[in-house]
Amino acid sequence: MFRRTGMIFGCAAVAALLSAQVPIAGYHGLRLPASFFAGNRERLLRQLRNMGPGTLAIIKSMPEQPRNGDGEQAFRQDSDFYYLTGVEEPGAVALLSTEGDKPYTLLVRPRDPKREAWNGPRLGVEGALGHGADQAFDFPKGDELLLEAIKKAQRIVLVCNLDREFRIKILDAALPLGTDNGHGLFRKSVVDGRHIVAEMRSIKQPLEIDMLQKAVDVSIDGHLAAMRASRTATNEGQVAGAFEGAVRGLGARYLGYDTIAGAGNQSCILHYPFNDAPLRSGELQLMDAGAEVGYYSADITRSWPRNGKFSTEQRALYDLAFKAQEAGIATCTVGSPHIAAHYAASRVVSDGLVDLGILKGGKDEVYMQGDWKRFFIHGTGHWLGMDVHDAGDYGLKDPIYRAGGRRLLEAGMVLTVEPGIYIPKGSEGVEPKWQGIGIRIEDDILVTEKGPKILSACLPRKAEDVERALR
Ligand SMILES: [Mn+2]
Repeated sequence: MFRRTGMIFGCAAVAALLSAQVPIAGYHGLRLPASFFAGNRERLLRQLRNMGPGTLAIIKSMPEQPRNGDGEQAFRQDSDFYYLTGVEEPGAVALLSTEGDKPYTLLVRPRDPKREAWNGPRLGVEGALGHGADQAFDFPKGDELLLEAIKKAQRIVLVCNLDREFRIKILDAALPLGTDNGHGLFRKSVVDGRHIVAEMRSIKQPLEIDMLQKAVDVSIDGHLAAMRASRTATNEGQVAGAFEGAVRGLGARYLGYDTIAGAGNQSCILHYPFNDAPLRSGELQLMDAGAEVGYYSADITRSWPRNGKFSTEQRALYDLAFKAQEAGIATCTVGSPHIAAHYAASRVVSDGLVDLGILKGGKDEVYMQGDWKRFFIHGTGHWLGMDVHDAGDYGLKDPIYRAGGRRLLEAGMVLTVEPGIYIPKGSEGVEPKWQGIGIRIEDDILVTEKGPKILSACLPRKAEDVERALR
């Protein structure tokens, strides 16, 4: 179906793919199987039972969000809700109860032929049962059932990320205002369940790793398309558009996040949102872009000379970022703390900037004083999965970096390693030849018992490979 993974053709063939015109079906509409969601529910249910009898988890779907006028944002399900249900509708509520013989209840919007004619089909009760629910109800009946379940429960585990109105409704029902009058009420506890789901999500199951690899593969094609388009592009929009068109065509209904395609000085803006500036010759192009396939997102950044050849300064900084990334990736082993990649990468960047004369002073001193933070203004990576900045605890704050990072890596975790060096125009005390260069190299790393596996390894990364891919 899909013409390539690294396994089939090998990474060396990637450059040849630049000119390949092979029709591909892609991954349109691909989803994880029902058994995956059922397994996640079962694991959560086990934890609920450990909390004691009368425990009820309430999981809320993503609410619809306005965009402008009477339009709405494209709907994308909440990741926690999707992970536990596989349901892609707004307005849905999932209940998991430790009591009774029907632990899983789905509450959904009622069918509405008139609305469905405009906005597409709704699940309704029947569809909800088809998603593995032991019982299902539509609203407003669902509301009665929800309040009844809250009344009966002793402990509510709430998984609600963004629906304030819903959260208030649940809290009001579980912890009602008023006085008790000695009826033994007011004994319920409400627990935030998001950390439980986050911990489940932080270790990827084989099916999830597969889907992530697909998102990465699609994104690699998108990056190659953007590199190719950039040779003749006259505006950043054409570079971003080439990526977005390619990944949409390969089955990414959504992007994992808004594409960042900054050229020249714009490459120094970490989350550059506009992608519409004219291009000038000799500039470096930075693109941070990832496709979402089957609810899993890639997160890849490349920085390349659109004319096919790094200038001396661009190459020096690129090689430094590459070396920092290599050092960071090497730390992604089982038992190593998350922050280790940042320690390793930042040390390489700091020392390298001294070697290039951009930072002045002794290497230890420059590093310990953090002078390098002026040009490397972010961390070196984050969890990756259903969310581009995926759920999962980073562990205790590191005393030196004051950032979370003491979490030890386990097999099945996926994270990015993405050092960057940014020297915007007007940087004081820096020779003009270095200015206007922003570089970030970002790859997606799976932690395995055998060491780090670079899921995005087939996208050219070494300076000479990048240049070759542009030819
Ligand atoms: Mn990232």
